[in-house]
Amino acid sequence: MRLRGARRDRALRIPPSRKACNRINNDYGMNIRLYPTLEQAEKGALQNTAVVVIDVLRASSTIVAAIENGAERIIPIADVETASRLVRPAERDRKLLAGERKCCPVPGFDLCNSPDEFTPERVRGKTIVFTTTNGTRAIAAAAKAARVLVCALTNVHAVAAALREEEDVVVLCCGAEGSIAAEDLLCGGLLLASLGDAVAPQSLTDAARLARIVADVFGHDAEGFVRASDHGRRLIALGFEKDVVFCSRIGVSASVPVVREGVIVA
Ligand code: 3SL
Repeated sequence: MRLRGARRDRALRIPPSRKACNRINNDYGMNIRLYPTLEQAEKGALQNTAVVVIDVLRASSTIVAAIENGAERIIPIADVETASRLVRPAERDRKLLAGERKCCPVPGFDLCNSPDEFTPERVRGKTIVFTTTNGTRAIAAAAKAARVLVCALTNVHAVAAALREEEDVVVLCCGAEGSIAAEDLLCGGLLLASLGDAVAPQSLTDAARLARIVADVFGHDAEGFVRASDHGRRLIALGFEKDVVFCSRIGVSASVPVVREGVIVA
């Protein structure tokens, strides 16, 4: 008799793979690892897996808005100098420079990082060279992932739907220069809630379980929660209250920006 799969592995004393373990335990589902900050994602964790990058305030929300409003592609760049070099004056009609430093506009750039600046009139058919403090850095860190999806509160349900067939997913909350950002944790928790039964419960780490709790307790008042966050309060103090309100809306967009060969597209 020819043995197959897990039975054959047991017979040959080959240590079973995770998939085989799931079969043996009759325990199916998506494996989720959630990192509360980019810095906590250990080396190699972002390779050969689907990675969901979350930076609710504001990079992810802005990327979702730009793609939804017809931007052809967004090129995420780590630093201002490189971004500036990528857009020559003669290209300015079809290529835009966008991003922030210390939450504020960069001199000489066309757009900052307020999602409502990225209107169809401004961005349709355009290439946007984009540099932000944390968000674009996290996207670059996921360069070796099998698939990278950009998630904000605005498109969290659409991202959950796009993940349905995945077996291994890393939820990468960007945080803020090494610190946890509460709004990213809320979004990660809402993503898990939206995935529901698709998630293998035994795969949930403490960080993922905490994110779920945040979503369960505060998901009904996302705006209040985001306003009260460190970065929410900072943005409001700097005059960006409308961005905080914009970025706090849950599931209003069907856009799922993905990263292909270093470029964000629809
Ligand atoms: O850090 C980032 O990527 C930005 O989104 C931060 S800010 O909200 O634009 O200040």
